[in-house]
Amino acid sequence: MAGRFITIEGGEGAGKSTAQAFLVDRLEQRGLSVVPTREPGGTPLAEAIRQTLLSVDGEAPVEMAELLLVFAARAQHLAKVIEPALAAGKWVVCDRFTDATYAYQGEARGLSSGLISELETLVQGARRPDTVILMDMAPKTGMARARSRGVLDRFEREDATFYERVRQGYLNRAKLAPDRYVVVNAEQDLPSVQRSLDELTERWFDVS
Ligand code: Z5A
Repeated sequence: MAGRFITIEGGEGAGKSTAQAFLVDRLEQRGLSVVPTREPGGTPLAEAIRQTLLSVDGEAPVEMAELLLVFAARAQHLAKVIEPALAAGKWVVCDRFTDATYAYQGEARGLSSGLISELETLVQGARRPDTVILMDMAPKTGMARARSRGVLDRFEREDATFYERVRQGYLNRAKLAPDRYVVVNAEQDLPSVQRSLDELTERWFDVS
């Protein structure tokens, strides 16, 4: 079976990392070779860019610098991790990818989706996720979950209206290509979220 590129998206504290660990486990139980990874990050250089992006110390990047840093990290991640894994027939399950750029740098920061689309083509060529799992929830719930952890990064210091725009950005993306997006109600309790993920994996194997 050929590898698939799955991304998990959503606002702060929506349960992406938890869903990723669950999905990876389920896929490995089926004997698949799976590469879990994340953005920004996934390689030493891309993780260093992540630190810069999330840090609250020193100079904050302007919107355009933030966008270019996100894509610089993505170029490295694609070349070093994602493309080699997919070429080897592995499954890649990535916590955030380019839909996050449309939601955060586009809808929430106000940069144009046309510009993001140009960079997407420049950096990714034709590479797009096979499936995007959108963990959708009201920002209030996610912010409360994430903030219970303590120290806040640069994005986590944004207010609720920023996260409303992020959510809307994601939902708009899902509407544009409903065949590639699976919207999960992330407000449900964990067993219910996991049942939704199980139904999704069943569908992959039914059609394969
Ligand atoms: N960013 C960007 O601007 N542009 C881009 O292109 C990309 C990223 C790729 C990276 O942060 C930041 O980079 C991100 C956008 C920006 N900023 N924000 N915000 P990140 O990837 O670390 O994102 P995060 O949202 O801060 O991650 P998170 O806070 O770790 O959330 P999560 O992974 O979605 O949630 P979790 O860790 O799985 O769960 C949070 C807590 O809730 C935890 O205690 C769980 O046990 C609990 N949980 C999980 N599921 C449930 C359910 N169903 N019920 C109850 N409790 C639950």
